[in-house]
Amino acid sequence: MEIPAELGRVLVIIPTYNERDNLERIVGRVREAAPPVDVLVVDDGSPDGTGDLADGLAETDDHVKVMHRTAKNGLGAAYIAGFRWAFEHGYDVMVEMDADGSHQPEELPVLLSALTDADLVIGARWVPGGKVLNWPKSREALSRGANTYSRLMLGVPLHDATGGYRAFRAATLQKIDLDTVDSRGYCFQIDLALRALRQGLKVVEVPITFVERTHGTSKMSRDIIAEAMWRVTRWGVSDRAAKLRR
Ligand SMILES: Nc1nc2c(ncn2[C@@H]2O[C@H](COP(=O)(O)OP(=O)(O)O)[C@@H](O)[C@H]2O)c(=O)[nH]1
Ligand SMILES: [Mg+2]
Repeated sequence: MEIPAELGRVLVIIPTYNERDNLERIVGRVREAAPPVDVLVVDDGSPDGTGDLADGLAETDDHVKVMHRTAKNGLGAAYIAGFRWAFEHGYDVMVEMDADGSHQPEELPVLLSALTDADLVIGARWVPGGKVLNWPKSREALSRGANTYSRLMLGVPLHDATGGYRAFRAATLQKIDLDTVDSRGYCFQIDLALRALRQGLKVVEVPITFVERTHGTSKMSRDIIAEAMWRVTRWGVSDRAAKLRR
């Protein structure tokens, strides 16, 4: 499957924090699976030297760009910085992808093909045809639980609102007011999906096979889960209050 040329210029944004053992492989796989596409690594000053490694890759490949940030500010903030960079550099499509191999670059053409008829495409695990490899039962329960809670609280008609393998049209991100997004961790994904839906945009889920990392460690934490819980709860409650007032 080819990358649809009609989509224009595509940027794959890869946020990194201590991904030294993953970076080169993931960038190489993207370049191989989607040669016309550019890659932006957004590194939050990884102590393990991931940023330097990214600079090395950028030196030998014009399709690879690097943004260095000084503090670990969460996935959401890293993506927003990446989106802004993409706007400034005239990209038409922005893709979110983890560095650890969980989001397979070989499935990128599937996401991008679906984007020809959508405003946002989410690579989904919890749909027919979607799969998760090597995840402990506890992570699966957390992800499924987060999705069920979001569906109940927010009424989002999605099966994987927390999924982080996504393709946005630039126009979609333009319609989402990024200045008012302050979700930092993984609820950033729910936040953006919700905003897109509320704009009346077409959000499509395509099944993916998510592969748990074999190198490095997850940055998932209790704080990130707590942030998602209170934000989703707050969004849900204010939504209901607004409906009552109407
Ligand atoms: N720049 C940046 N990247 C982050 C941050 N937190 C996580 N990441 C990256 O986001 C991606 C997903 O994180 P990961 O730890 O694999 O989360 P998990 O898959 O939910 O266990 C990886 O590429 C991480 O390196 C952060 O604070 N800043
Ligand atoms: Mg991961």
